[in-house]
Amino acid sequence: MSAKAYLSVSGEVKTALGSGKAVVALESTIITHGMPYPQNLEMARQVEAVVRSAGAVPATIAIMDGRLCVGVSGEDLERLALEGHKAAKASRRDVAALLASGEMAGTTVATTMQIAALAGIRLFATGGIGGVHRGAEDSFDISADLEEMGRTPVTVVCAGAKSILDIAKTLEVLETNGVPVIGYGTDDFPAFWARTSGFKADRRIDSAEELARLIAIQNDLGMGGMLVANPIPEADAWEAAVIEDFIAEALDDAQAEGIKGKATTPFLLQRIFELTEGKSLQSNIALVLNNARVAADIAVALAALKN
Ligand code: PSU
Ligand code: MN
Repeated sequence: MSAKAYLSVSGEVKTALGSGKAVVALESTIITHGMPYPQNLEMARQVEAVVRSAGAVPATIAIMDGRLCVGVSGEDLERLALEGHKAAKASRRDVAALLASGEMAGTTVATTMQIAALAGIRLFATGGIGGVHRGAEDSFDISADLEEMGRTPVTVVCAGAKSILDIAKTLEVLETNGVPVIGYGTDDFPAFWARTSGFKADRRIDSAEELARLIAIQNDLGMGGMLVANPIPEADAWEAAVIEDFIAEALDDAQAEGIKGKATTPFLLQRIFELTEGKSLQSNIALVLNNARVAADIAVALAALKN
C-alpha cells in the first residue's frame, strides 16, 4: 500500500485540487494544544471563513479514526476542539502509531506539511512554528518542524517564531536546512506577539504575486519548503519587552515543574495565556487570521500562475 491509501480528503478539497483551485492547509495542534475550548473552535471556524473570503478553499488537517484527514470540518472539527489536550500531538514520528491505534490527534507544522504534500497542497497557514528551544545546547530540543521545512515542498505562512524559542539558533538551523525565510512586507523576522525579533529575514517580498513566482521556481527545482514570516497586525501586537517578561516567567515555571519535550510548547502557551489574563490568546487569534488571509492570497496567485 502507498501512503496515499491512508488519506481521506473531503469532497470540497478534492474538487478544488482537481480543478486547480487555490487551497490552503491548516494545522490542528493549534486547535488541540495551542488554545483552550471554545476559543480554539471559534478560531478554527474563523480561519476557514477568512480563507474562503480570499477566494481559496481551507483544508484543516488532522489524524482521526486511523486516517490522514484533509478538510476536517463541521462535527469532526468540533470533536477535535473538544478533545483538546486529551488528543495526541502528532509529530512526524507519531504518525504510523496513530494510524494504527485510531487515536485522535492534532498535527504539528511538520506533520501537517507532510500530509498536505501527500494531498498535493502547496500552501499552509499557521500561527508560529516550532524551533530551537532556549537551552537547546543542553536539552537538544529542536522542533521537527525545522527539518520538515527543509525537505517537504510546502510553503508555511507564520508570524515568525515565539521568543519562548532561541530565535537566532532557529534561523541558523533553517539556513542549514536550506529553507528560504521570507519577510512578508518587512525586512525583520517577526517574533509572533511582537512585530520584530531583532533579527532579519533572509529576504523581503511585498506581494503575493511575487511570492507565488518564487514558490513556483522552488517547486520546479524540486527543493523543500519555504517559510513566509508575516508580522502580527499592528493593532494586536505587543511591545517585545512587555511580552518578554511574561515569557521569562513562563519559562521559569516550566523549569520549576520539570516540563520537557513535546509538553513544553503547550505548557508555555497556556502559562502565558494565564499570565496575560487571556490577552496573549486574543493576539494569537488575530495573527492566525492574518496569516490565513495572506496564505490564501498567495495560493490564489499560485493557482493563477498554473492556469
Ligand atoms: N506555535 C503556536 N501554537 C502552536 C504551536 C506552535 O503558537 O500550537 C504548535 C505547532 O503545531 C508546532 C508545534 O508545529 O507547536 C511545535 O511543537 P514542538 O516544539 O514540540 O515541535
Ligand atoms: Mn521539542
